[in-house]
Amino acid sequence: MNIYALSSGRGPSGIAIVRISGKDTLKVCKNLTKLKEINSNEVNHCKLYDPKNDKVIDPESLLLWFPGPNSYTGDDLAEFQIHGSNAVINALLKALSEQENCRLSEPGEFTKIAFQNDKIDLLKAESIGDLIHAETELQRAQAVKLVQGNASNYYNDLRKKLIKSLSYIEAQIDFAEDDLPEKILKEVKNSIKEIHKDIHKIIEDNKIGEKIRDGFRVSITGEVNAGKSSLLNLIAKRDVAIVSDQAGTTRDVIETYLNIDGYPVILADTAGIRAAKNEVEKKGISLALGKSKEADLNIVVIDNSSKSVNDEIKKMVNKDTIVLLNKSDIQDKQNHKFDTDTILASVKENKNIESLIKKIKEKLSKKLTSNNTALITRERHRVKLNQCLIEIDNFLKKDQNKDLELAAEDLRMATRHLGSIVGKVDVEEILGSIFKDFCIGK
Ligand SMILES: Nc1nc2c(ncn2[C@@H]2O[C@H](COP(=O)(O)OP(=O)(O)O)[C@@H](O)[C@H]2O)c(=O)[nH]1
Ligand SMILES: [Mg+2]
Repeated sequence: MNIYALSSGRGPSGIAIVRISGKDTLKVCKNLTKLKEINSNEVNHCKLYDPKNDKVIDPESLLLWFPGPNSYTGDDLAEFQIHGSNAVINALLKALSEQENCRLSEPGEFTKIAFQNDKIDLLKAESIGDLIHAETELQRAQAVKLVQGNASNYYNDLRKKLIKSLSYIEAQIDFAEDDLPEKILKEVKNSIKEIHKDIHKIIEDNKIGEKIRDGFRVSITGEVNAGKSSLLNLIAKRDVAIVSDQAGTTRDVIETYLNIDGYPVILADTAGIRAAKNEVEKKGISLALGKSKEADLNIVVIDNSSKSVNDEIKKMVNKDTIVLLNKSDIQDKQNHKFDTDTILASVKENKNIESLIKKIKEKLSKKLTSNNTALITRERHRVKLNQCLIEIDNFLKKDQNKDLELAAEDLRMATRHLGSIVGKVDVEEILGSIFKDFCIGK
């Protein structure tokens, strides 16, 4: 089967790109362009025809032809660059659908084939998806690192170390009369402990990679009528939440996804904290408290013109929060003091909100410091790493000489979990490593 798809966004645009991949690609290209010769890896100028009626679909197109295996998918692949109107796109897609053994691709299928053809590993396939979906600078930079293989190399190195240790143990099983020499056992254990430490470090990374991918959670909490919903609307530059001088207007948590100077942020507006007047508000307040607990950063909004601050709210302020003393247009002298970053501002007059944004970025950037080469970007990686650690723990708990076979199995499982992050699970490699490191025939 050959697959085809519009690879660029939907038109109208100056140019659209339609891709086709599979073993009949060249034949299909010849059918559609009437070219006798199609040169690989260079630009072929062509007209595109509908083979059904010989009418021209696009009089000026470009065709790029990449014979497998040196293509994105590893199979034969071609790209048509056509005029990007919906009508031209549709006419070409229709003509392709009428070619023998051609069907529309499924989402991500070109990349899936690339993975199946061993052109890329699973981490790279995932990160290509991330690069396509990157909305902010941080997300782009993270995806670029992954596409370039930083994390893959790191996991592959760890895995090789595991396989090496395993190969010593496997060899010992084959020559079962003796115990594993003390020196080798010590080496293996040390190496496994190192790996444990490395993986642990990756896991204990405050989920930075996932946060960059999914967004940092910033929660707006505080007093009723302090201007929380107004603040959300101002930062989001649109009316997301209802603003009213009626206290207790916001009950549900209202979230909006923002790009704050490269930082992906999910900003949440919540119900004001006070003694609830009814059941609905009570639920809203409980949701608000929940949000602020799970947030990476809390902005506590307080009306600077109010005389006192509710005790519940005082309790919410700590070193990790930013206090926004709002309504400086009414009271421009700081009325309340807190032991954390405090900004006096007016949401209504958009005064000093820039300082707040700067402070948000500063606080988030502090969370970003990490020395790890491999950042976990998906729950899938975290689950696999945790499973790997469990197996390593099992191994370390055993008397490796007494339970040699079981200890080997622990390491085999650990290797498998680690391998499944990059998408390779291969027993042959363990055998290969044995023969490489040991002189069996000695
Ligand atoms: N004077 C003044 N009024 C504000 C300011 N920000 C919000 N308000 C008003 O305060 C009231 C409550 O605002 P809202 O955003 O709904 O507060 P929330 O209950 O904290 O979500 C509304 O009437 C707003 O127009 C401000 O900076 N200055
Ligand atoms: Mg509100």
